[in-house]
Amino acid sequence: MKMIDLRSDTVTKPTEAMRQAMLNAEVGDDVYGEDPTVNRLQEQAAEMAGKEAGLFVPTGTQSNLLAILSHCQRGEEFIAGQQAHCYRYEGGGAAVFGGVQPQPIDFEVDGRLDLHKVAEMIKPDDSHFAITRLLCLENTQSGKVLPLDYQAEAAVFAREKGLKLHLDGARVFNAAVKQKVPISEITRHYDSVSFCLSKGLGTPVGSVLVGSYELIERAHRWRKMAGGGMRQAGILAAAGIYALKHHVVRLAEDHQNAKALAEGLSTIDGLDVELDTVETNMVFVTSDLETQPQLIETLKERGVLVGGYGQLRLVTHHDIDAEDVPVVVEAFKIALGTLPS
Ligand code: TLP
Repeated sequence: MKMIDLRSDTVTKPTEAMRQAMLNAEVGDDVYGEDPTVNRLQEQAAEMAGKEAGLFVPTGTQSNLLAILSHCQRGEEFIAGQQAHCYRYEGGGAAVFGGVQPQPIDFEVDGRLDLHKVAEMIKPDDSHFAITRLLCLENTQSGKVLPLDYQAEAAVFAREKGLKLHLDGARVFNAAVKQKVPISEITRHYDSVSFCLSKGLGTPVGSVLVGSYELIERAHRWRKMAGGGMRQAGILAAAGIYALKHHVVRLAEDHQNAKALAEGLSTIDGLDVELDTVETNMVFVTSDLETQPQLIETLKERGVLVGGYGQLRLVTHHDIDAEDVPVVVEAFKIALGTLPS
């Protein structure tokens, strides 16, 4: 049975063409800075983002960690969303590795951080407090795209307040495709941006952190300390170069499939679908919490994998076709029909 895996866009398998690119990659020892393919990916990523330099890292988690550690010193803090990946889902890495404290605040429903609320959280210059150094935004945030003018405003705000601005742009290409702009239109507002190759772009591994030479030099040092100095990593970077060329424009298909999926599911009794928030490749669905484990299990038996924390999250990606959408909707109908009412 073909499994339709909607748990995340991280579940994609490399295509034959991507595997060929990996197979043929020219490699060297990247700890010596001698891997030509890694160097090419880093240069290309920096150029696309309009930044001075880039750093290839194994994961988005490590990329965010290196950014926070490179911007902040021990005893300083970063402000981020309560549900931000870099705060909630990264094991408190910045505190563990760097003595950097997070200050979370709630995201607005559209994925922004209200800058008035951020301002209230910036600590006074007083020895009681950690020094607020960094503001982290996320784009896309749960599939929602941050408006360009908001990001411009956040950049001005950060400068005025003496904060650095980091973007967890794990899915920034989804945002750029949705807004029909090059990613530089988004990334130009930030001091550093982390983006993932292993999500919608479909590579098996990898993220890139981009920023100034100085920042990337610091991040490079932290990467080594965190055990992220890889050797013939060009094999992996080649997948990234391939993805940047071939897998960006097609993200629009994932967005269309997510919309169609949300519309299909919204017709089913017993499901509450957040239709308005489906801007890119994520659909959030609320079902009865008590029967949710059974729903997930029955869907799995019918070849549909979904996940989530309380709310179900369905993510479209390279390995999901338009034809899969009605199959998923039908599976939900049948699965819900089997649940006790
Ligand atoms: N997110 C994963 C899970 O960890 C939740 C997913 O399936 O969505 N930033 C954002 C916004 C992310 O969503 C993720 C991964 C990361 C960073 C971390 O990337 P990795 O998994 O490469 O460490």
